[in-house]
Amino acid sequence: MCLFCDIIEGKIPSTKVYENDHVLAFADINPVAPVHVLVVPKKHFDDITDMAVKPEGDLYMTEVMKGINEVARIKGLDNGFRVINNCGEDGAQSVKHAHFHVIGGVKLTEKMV
Ligand code: DGP
Repeated sequence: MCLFCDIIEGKIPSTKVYENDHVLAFADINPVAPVHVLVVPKKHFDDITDMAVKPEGDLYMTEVMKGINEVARIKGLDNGFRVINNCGEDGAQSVKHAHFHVIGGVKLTEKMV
């Protein structure tokens, strides 16, 4: 049972932003900025460390990067945006399906690094 697998399979509704054979991008249910989209690989990986070691991880990571670019184009984030990946317990990852937050639509000021 995985929440994002259920969203990918359409069992749980989401607001789709972009989709291809390898990735789905949908609006975060709890946005922190005017644009807050999650880009997820359609194949289940627990997190990015899982993507790093599984055979198809390279392919899906590349597709995620292209998906992020598509989201930025679709949402008109011509002036920039931020991508966040929370990984594991210390990274405060709450959904155990690798995902990338694309955040923008406003000048972001708070930086952790
Ligand atoms: P993270 O903390 O990095 O694991 O982010 C998980 C994100 O997933 C969080 O920003 C809220 C979002 N989220 C959780 N449940 C749902 C859901 O059912 N639908 C959508 N669209 N987003 C969800």
